[in-house]
Order: sequence, then structure tokens, then C-alpha cells
Amino acid sequence: MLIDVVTIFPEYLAPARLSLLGKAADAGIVRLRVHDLRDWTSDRHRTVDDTPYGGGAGMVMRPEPWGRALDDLLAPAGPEARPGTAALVIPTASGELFAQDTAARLAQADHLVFACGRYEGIDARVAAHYRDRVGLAVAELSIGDYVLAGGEAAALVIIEAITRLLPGVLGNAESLAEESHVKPGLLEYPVYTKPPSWRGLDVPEVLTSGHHGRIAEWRRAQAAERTRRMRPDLAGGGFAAPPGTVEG
Ligand code: 6GU
Repeated sequence: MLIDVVTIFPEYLAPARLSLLGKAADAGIVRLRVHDLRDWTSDRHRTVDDTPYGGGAGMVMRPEPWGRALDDLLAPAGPEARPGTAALVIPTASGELFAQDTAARLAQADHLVFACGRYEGIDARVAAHYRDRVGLAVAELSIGDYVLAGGEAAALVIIEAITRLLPGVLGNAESLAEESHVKPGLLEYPVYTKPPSWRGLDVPEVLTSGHHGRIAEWRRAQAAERTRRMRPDLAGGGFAAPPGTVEG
């Protein structure tokens, strides 16, 4: 998978070179390229933003640098041409909520281009152009109900969630199936390792019993209890109010 990230803060993506994604890159499973949006500006000041039409606070990213950058990255000519499926990901607080199923879907693409906006966001014609005129899959994604200063931190989150799903990236394929949010609506059970007693807290007896049936049943019950306690909105078929909801 080729991942291109366009941002006005290329250094922000440095952590993506570490750990899991770093290993995936070394193994040739992922290629990550980070680009400075200002390389596609044409004025002396390398301007990327302007005041919003209709008024209001803050600045909006102008469409022209984005159009030039995305054209270059999405439709390279000659030997750099890429067959296969590409998608444009635009992290934005006003996007669709990013979740495990979104990660699994995006993990099927062979080319992802992330357009990281700053300020009040990117001129809306950019998403419209690539979705409606170019016919590209365009995903405007939010990573949660809070406001970040830009799309870079969200892009890091989304890239990590996607790349760990690629074949060969995780050492243990089983850990993919077991974890929270893969079994829809169920959080992961609590886990323990050595020592058997730590500061007076003992590992639950069932886990050292060697009885695989009882262990599986205990884990199922713990996962259900934890889900009810931590995420009542997920438990019981998803009809409960989400966390933070004030009832009455
Ligand atoms: Cl993707 N971007 C910004 N700026 N804020 C967010 C977000 C994204 N997801 C949640 N808040």
C-alpha cells in the first residue's frame, strides 16, 4: 500500500516512521510519503489560506494548491502510474465517524492520499471535485466528537488503525480477531501476565486453572460486563444513550 500525506506540517508525521508502521515500511508492505502542501503554491509567500466567503471566524484553505497536489499524487503519468484502487481521505471534525469497519474497508485500497487541513478546513469544492468529477472514493472522516487543530493527528490515528490490518504487519493474526471492536459492540476482556501476585492483587484463579472452556466463558462474561460499564451505548444492541448524554 502506498500512503501519501499532504500537510503544511510534514514533521508532524514523524511518529509514523516508528514502531509498527516503521516495520511495515521496512518489510515493504507500506510505503509512506509525506509532502508539504506549500510545494504546490505559486506565490512568493506560499499562501495556502484565505478568508471565508460568507464571513465568519478563521481562515479556509484555498482549493488551488490542493488541486495541484492531489492531481500530481493521484494520477501520476508514465512509470509512476498506479493501477488499482485509490482513495482520498480528508480528516475533518465534520466528517463521518471513523471506526473499525472504516479501517477494514480502507485497508483494501492500494493507494491512500491524506489531505490534512488546518484552520477552519479545506474549501468544500476539493472533496466535491474528486468525488463527483474524478469519481474517486473520498472519505471525510472524524476520529471523535471533539475538535483538533488540524487533520495531522487524526491522520496518524487512521493510518495506524489501517496499516496494522495489512497482511504481514502484525506478528499474530489471531490478535486481530480477538480485540475490541472487531466483535461488533463488545470490548476486550481484561488481560494479565506474570507475576501471579502483584502488590496484593492476584490474577483471577480461572486463568491459571488450565480449563479452556471455563476461561473462554469467564472472558465472555468479563467482556460483556466491561462493555456495559465503559460503553453502555454499545451494550445490549446499541439502543442505550451514548456516554455523556444527559437524560431528562
Ligand atoms: Cl479528523 N480533524 C479535526 N480538526 N478535528 C477533529 C477530527 C479531525 N476528528 C475529531 N476532531
